[in-house]
Amino acid sequence: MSTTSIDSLLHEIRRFAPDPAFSAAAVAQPELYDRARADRLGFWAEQARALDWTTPFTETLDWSNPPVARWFGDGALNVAYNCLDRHVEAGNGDRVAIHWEGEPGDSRSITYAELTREVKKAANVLAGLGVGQGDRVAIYLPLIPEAVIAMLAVARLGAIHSVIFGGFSAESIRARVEDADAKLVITADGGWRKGKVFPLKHAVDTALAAAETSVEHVLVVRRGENDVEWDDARDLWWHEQMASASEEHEAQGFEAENPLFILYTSGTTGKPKGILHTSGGYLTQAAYTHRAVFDLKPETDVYWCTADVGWITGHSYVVYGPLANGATQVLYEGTPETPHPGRWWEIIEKYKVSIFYTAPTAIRSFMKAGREIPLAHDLSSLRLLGSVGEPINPEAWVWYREIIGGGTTPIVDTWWQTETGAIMISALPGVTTTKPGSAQVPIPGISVDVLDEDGSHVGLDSGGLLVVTEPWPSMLRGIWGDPERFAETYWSKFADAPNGPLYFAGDGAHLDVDGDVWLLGRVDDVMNVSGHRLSTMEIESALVSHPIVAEAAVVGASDETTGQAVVAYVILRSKKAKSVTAAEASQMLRAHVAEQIGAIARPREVFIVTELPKTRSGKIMRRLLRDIAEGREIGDTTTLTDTTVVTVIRETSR
Ligand code: 6R9
Repeated sequence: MSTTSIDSLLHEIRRFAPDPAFSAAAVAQPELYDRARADRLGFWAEQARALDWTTPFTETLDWSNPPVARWFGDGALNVAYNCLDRHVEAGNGDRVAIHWEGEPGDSRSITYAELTREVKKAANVLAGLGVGQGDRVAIYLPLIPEAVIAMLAVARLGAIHSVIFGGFSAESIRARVEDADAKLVITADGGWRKGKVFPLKHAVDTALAAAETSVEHVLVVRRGENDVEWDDARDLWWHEQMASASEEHEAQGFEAENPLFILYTSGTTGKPKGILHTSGGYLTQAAYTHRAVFDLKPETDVYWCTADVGWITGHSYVVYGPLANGATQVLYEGTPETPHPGRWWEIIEKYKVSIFYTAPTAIRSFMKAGREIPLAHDLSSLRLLGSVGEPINPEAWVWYREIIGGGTTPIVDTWWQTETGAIMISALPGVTTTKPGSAQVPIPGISVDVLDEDGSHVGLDSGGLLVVTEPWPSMLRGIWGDPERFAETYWSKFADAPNGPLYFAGDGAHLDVDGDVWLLGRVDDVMNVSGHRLSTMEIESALVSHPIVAEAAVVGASDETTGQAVVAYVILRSKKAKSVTAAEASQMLRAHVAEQIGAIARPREVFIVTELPKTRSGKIMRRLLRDIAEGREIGDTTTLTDTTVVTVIRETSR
């Protein structure tokens, strides 16, 4: 975020006090903070006991060997049972779990009893294909009910899912399937997006042809009805397997620390990190935050989180949190503007959605399209709005509340990460007086701080680095296959704190005079484009993998709609690039990145330059390139080898 926007953010003075009627009926009451403060571990143990355990735990936390944490370590549970069977056994089998809306307009409502049956069948199918505890299953699906069913079936068997976002490329699938050594891939022929079917199985075929892996089978859901190639020895249709599967499946308990999933996320190097989450602690915090932060009343609310299950938000707040709580939710396959720009608002009206959770990038694009589009729909069912993925600018916050929330709904701005597994910093609706643009306070049970580089608390009205000071139940348990990188990335910066190492989140933050937290964006080489994390290194590697590229530097430049946008500066190899113009090269390279990583990584601009600004020690000065990309006066260039480079680049990128 640029300095000017930080300044305007921190001058935001509007305040929104909770409505007394909302407060009186709210799930979260102010005493929660006192209870958690008085006995933090006791508080979390109490939250964990809201789940069903096959073996009750006696130990809450073992932090004797940091950064390895064990939560509820001697307990056992089945995650899928907690999300399904127990609601049916409690007499809520007829409650709708998922109102699914396909992009072309088809829809399905699935009750908890039906979802439980489908997951039991799918678990039998997977077990029949040899999937058991600890095996990795890659899932590459559109946002259809089978995505949820597949994840829960894997969880039911104590196996580990690795969901790969359906927008990722064959190359990304290959890297993830190889890294996790997946045994099975679950995909679809295709899915619907922007009025068209996009192929999925084809990408899996390409990925597996190039991969050195142990994938034995590919299970294919029929959705797009597009043509697919078929390998008789390897490929199986989901519907055929499900047709003959038994509906009986008894859920077995697995230890609380049994791995539940791996989810890859961008870090500061080219190679995505496989973030590992386990069962008991993860489910505890996902379920607790989903209840308390969203004020969930499962009997009456209709909840909708617009995230894809390919991201952590989809894991924790589409699958595990809501289903553990027996919520009724909406799941929508497609894009917000298909077939018309009011599609989301039409869905809210149709299902009478009461709790809505989305990202600032979406809100900003709706602001741009105009208020008349949402205002043409009846949105009066909404009573709570949430935001996640990046800092929300105060103007977007206020627009969200006024136009979508009818000027009355509380807004929860929730800060968390793939690594934290669940919400960490957020207002509690009905309790907190909210400030547009600030995520504000750690939720009860969580302790954070803002430190300077030396590890000292920055004090009020100052900025620094955000840390989490105590272990939390849904914390990541590692990076798949790379314990050193885990320790180094998150726990080495403030390793010598008195009560064990502090978790370094990679975000800059400011504490205001009341001690509320304002998130200021990443402090590392990670960009945030439409709420999705991309690493500059990862895109640079993709660029230099193209034969015409000699060198590349990528920066995240601020963008009105997507928060940040990818801007690349590329030096071409003069021989190989002889016959292409700069404009052609730029087009080719944008397409190349999309093909290597996925469309979300496609640079907004690729500038062809002859040199890159470097320090005397040879480091590319990305800060300067960001200044140029954002049209700002350039800052300090004293460490630059050749100061004319900047002028030349500025001329070429005009
Ligand atoms: C859940 C999710 C994590 C990064 C995080 C931060 C940014 C997320 C935010 C926010 C300001 C919020 N971020 N929520 N920044 N306010 N409410 O997005 O996970 O994809 O891992 O991204 O997103 O920079 O470090 P993930």
